[in-house]
Amino acid sequence: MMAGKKRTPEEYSIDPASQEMLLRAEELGLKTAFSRADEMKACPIGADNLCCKICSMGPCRIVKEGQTGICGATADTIQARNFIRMVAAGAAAHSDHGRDMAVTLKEVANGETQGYVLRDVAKLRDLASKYDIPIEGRSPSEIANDLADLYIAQFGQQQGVVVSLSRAPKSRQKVWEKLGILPRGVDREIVECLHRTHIGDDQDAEHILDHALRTAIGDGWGGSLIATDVSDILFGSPAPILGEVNLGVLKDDQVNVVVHGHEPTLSNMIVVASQIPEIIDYAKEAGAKGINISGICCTANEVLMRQGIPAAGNFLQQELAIMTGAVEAMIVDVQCIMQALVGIAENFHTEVITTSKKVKIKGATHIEFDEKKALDIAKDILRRAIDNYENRGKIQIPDHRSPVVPGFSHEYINYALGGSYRSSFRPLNDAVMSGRIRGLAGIVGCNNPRGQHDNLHVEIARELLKNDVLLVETGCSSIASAKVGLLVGEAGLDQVGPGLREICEAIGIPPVLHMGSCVDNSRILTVLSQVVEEGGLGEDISEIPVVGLAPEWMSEKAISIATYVVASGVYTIMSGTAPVASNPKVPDSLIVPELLSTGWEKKVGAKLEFINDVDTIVSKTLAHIDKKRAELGLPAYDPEAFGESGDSRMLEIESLSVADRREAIYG
Ligand code: SF4
Ligand code: MSK
Repeated sequence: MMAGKKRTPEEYSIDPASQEMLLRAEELGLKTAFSRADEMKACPIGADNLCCKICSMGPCRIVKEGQTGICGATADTIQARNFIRMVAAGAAAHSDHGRDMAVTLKEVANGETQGYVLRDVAKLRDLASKYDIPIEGRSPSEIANDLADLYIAQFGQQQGVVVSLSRAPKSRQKVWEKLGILPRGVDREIVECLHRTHIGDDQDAEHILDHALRTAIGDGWGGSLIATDVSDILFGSPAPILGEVNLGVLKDDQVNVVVHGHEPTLSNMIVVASQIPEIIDYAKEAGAKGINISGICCTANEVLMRQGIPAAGNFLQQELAIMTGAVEAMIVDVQCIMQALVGIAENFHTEVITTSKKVKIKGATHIEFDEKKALDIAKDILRRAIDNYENRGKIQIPDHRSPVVPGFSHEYINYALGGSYRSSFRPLNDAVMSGRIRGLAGIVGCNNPRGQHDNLHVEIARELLKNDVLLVETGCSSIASAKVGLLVGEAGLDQVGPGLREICEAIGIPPVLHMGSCVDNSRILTVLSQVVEEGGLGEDISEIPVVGLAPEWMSEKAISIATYVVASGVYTIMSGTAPVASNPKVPDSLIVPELLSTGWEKKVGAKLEFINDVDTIVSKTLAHIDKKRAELGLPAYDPEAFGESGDSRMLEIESLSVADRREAIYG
């Protein structure tokens, strides 16, 4: 942590576009999350999560051996309570998003919305049949109505098991059942987190953390999965599409509208409205060449992977986008929106517009979104942005943008591997079994200004690719990798190991597969389920050579994600500030980190660890993958064994003279 020392733009970020804007911030005397992180010394007790303020006898700080809170709470109880409250908040954020999507599905099915359609009817029918909802002879609206009812019921359900858990491998469901951590209803488990952590309730760290697992499973296999399912039904299941990322996607001669947050409902309608001739003409009348929509954070991922709308950046670039002076409106919905945006925008002409019923920011314009008038509201917001174009002052748009091919839903991966009529994960499983692919890793999560922006995401990705590990990425991590060119086929392939390169060339995929937004980590769970179902890589997710990583996490959602990924059987490494840290002066603070690692490994077959050093992260990831390979009886990874077949060999041969080609082919 760098608090107290003023860093240079190069120390703040590895991204040249961000460095340029951070330099501009200094010239203009403006603060950013980066400079505020320099000035804000983190409270060391809070950083270790050894502070409790859940009742007014406290706050209580535990700083030495034998000390307890006024109620007698020990350090491990306090840490476990703080941890589960993060899980509850993260699960609530994802799942409330899922609930809103399910309610929108119901409204669309009943014809109560404006501008939305059921775009992926095949997925709707497929999902409905998974839950025994009749599909034959019924209209898409009838089926969607039933599916929406079923999904809405999962949030408030009191008894039984959240229905979408049936999509986890049977072996995993049995692990959860045996431990008594099958979530009954998504909301019920979140509420119980708060009840258990009220003064005078659950005061056994292990017992508290068992419920953290249960709550997080309700997020990953419940709320988040529902959010992803419904988004695909309403806006289409993603398939590869060409896009661009970084601040250079902003246009100097167009009205720039940036959508930021997480929900796809308004942002998709903004995209639709921006293509209506009447709106384009309105922009031209204002002297602009057109309207340029781009995104930040996961709203960016939602419209990037479905419509190829460019992403202006990830979490730490939200303030920097406004500092270009070229953004007429930043439209935000929910999650990861910095309050500082309004203060930054006051120095430019940008209007920050909040749109969610749940989110207002002091000083921002609030235009409440309503699905029933979605298109009208989207058009009004765009007209407002266009009217603001004439107020633009000096602009500076960094000339940095990179191509990206996002949109690897598990449905598309299935199709890419086997084609329409024999879609299957067989080729992927075979590639791992043969050792061409050493293993799999998911790199996900945020940026954190306490560290160097994008650095850990990119460094870890590069090291794992060199070692033939196929990567899937979501959220701000995927935007970080896209900025350095790892999310396009050919451009990324010179940086990957020989076996992985062969697979990418043969199938035509990049070595890093973009799987969407934060809630779309549920797509990774679905991929892992399919890998198990396909056979050859174990009977359960915990047997697959796979690791989860969140190198620059900052949000409570990331803690919930990490917890459900571990609960699903995947060894997970987070970096940066650990939410529960061992303090040598407080021996009880060793207990919770131990419960999260070896404790959870015994219970669910995977551990959660917090590691900061890149070399250690990479070596532990590879060691885990190799250990799982050995346990499955697969051949040990050998990079020398591959790389002499496929397109790379053909390209080499094509570069030879005719005589040498003959020699190379026939010997
Ligand atoms: Fe202190 Fe106990 Fe109250 Fe927490 S619950 S603030 S440890 S007295
Ligand atoms: S947006 S939760 S900063 S990934 Fe999903 Fe990025 Fe993390 Fe927000």
